[in-house]
Amino acid sequence: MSVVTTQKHDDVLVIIANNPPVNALGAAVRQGLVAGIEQALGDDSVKAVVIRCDGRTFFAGADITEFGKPPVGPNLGEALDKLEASDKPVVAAIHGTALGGGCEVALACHYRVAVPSAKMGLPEVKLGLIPGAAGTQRLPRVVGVANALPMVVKGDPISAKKALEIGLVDKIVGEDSLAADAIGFARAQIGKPVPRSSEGTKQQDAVRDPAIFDTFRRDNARSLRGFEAPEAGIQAVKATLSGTYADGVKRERELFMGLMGGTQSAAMRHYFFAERAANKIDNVDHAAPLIPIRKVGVIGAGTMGGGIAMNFLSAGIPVTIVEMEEAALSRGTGTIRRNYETSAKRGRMSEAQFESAMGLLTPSLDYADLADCDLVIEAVFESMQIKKEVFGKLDGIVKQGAILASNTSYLDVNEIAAATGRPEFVVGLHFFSPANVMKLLEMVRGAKTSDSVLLTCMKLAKTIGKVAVVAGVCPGFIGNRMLTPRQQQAQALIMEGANYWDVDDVLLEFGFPMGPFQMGDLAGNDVGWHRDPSRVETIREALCAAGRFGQKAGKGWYDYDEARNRTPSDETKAIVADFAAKAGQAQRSFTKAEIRERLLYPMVNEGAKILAEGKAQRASDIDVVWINGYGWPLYTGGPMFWADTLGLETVVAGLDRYGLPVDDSLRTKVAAGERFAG
Ligand code: 3H9
Repeated sequence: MSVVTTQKHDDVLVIIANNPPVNALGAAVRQGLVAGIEQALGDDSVKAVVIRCDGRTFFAGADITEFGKPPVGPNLGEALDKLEASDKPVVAAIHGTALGGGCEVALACHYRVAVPSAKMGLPEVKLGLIPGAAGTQRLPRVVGVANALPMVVKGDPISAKKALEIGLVDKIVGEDSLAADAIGFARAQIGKPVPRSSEGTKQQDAVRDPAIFDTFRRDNARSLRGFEAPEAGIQAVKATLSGTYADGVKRERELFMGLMGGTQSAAMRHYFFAERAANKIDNVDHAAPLIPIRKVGVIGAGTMGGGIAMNFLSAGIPVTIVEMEEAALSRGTGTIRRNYETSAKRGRMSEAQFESAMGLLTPSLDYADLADCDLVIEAVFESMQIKKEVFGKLDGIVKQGAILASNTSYLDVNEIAAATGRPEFVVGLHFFSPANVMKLLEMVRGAKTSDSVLLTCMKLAKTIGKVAVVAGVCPGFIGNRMLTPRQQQAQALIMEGANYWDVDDVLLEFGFPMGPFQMGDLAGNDVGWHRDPSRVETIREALCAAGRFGQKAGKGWYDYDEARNRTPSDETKAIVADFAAKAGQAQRSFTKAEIRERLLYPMVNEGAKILAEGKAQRASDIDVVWINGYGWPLYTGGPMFWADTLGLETVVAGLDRYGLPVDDSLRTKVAAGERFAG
């Protein structure tokens, strides 16, 4: 069946797309749209047109799988120009998500009606692109630069209500009567001059406020750091002010094509599919029944346990949180309340949502209260002995059929599972701190973890807004296992004479939010310290002995001013130099390139080992872990994709040059001319 069909309702022609799953605007759809509009124009009995989609959504954008392949006509821009040029009114009937090219279709229509639940947006920037079918030119002309800038440059969708407020939508129609209401709306426009978005003048708001672009850049500098597409988006929107519409479209095209050919967009498109691939679990029976999760238990009300609990509370799932002592319990629940209060104050949740989330929380000092939970997550001290005790206890208390999960970041989940009589119900759910914010969830698949448990946890991850990645049992799983060689290199580099602030700056310049020494200062160098200033065996212990605990003490690796700006410290330099001298370590200077390679190439090597051992399902899963859990810059696509872009032979040559280990699997790949991405 054709992906685009038409239906005639008296004098209104309805063009209907049906291209599951998301009505992406592939070549056949574009051809169908043009054919539909030509049919309408060639038929005198047709007086108005409606464009709508079957299935779960209005067009969710261009077909990303076509990018990078030879173009098949008509291109979307041409198709939309035909549509807009019609002198018969064309109405977009929107449900689901009108995104990217889909939003551009809607903009090229003369009118837009939407159901209340619909969303509209231009998320191209999240793929390292800008809209490429005149979205940057039509949108500001319809809603003004002030409203268009965030949509083009940040890419977050807006609700139908907001779209109505800013003039992107003309009418909100019935949630269940879109098709009929759109026809009625179209009929009411017959005979009126058609409004064309390309002829709109709302962008003139920026003439009255010329600082708008710089202000926007400044306000968003932090979140946009390192990305190329946002600046291109600003330039494209700016072009609505300096020439004709056609000039602006030409400028948009140049910018779009420049980005499309660049590495950032390739990396971000890789990530788009990587995130979706991570949802897929290999070697499971997809018919295995899901376990209904109606109530969750969390053991430990510290930072981690509290953060984990918030995920479920926010998703409307009741949580019982258990601590050993009253003081710790009330401290933990107090923190949860304060976190929610802050969210409410910042407008991220309503008072009612705040109350309802807190209403779902049951604090308890008694494990017995976990008996009827469907999932219990343990977030206690990272010690095998303690974890085994906890799981043994849970096994005797929690109902059969419930999932018992450990938030361990490092330990052997199989050994933990063996402390119970139901290892098939035991899984690792490794959240990242702060657990209510960080998107990553490492799902550790034990040797005996059942398919039902895995499929349930994957679904649950989506419910609580996490990106889950399956990892096999090995020390540190995927993320922390790859962090280890980086940390080792950071220490080795400073012992060999590299400046510790250069190590941090190299990672910062690469795109990480911070380097390892800044991280130490933020987390507190004294975490896990034995508290005996006379026992100094490591640089870190020397820092602690000198009271250099980190940011909270105003000094750590760095000295901090009132505003927490860091400056390298003479005292720290002396401590490092002293350790290097005692170890008889020869000193030399390092280039930034050398530091970068020494820090990052061993991570790629570890990633290759993880893959070869089958501890990650696919290379792209490793990218998803590092981007979501450790701030690896999205625009490089993650460590494995980045290594592909460099060329694996370059990575291996670098490791050899520095005398660092190279896994056989990596050498084999290089010999075969292979990449991680296949
Ligand atoms: C663009 O429009 C450029 C233009 O300016 C003009 C150029 C000239 N193409 O996310 P889901 C697949 S750029 C191809 O799991 P959900 C997806 O891979 C585009 N495939 O569902 C998955 O496949 P699989 C701008 C796509 O309900 C399946 O559909 N638009 C596309 O959680 C289901 O997806 C965007 O960036 C696509 N455009 O979320 C929107 N979209 O089942 C991108 C999805 O094999 N899409 N697939 O894994 C989304 O944000 C979400 O998919 C959406 C649905 C919110 C629509």
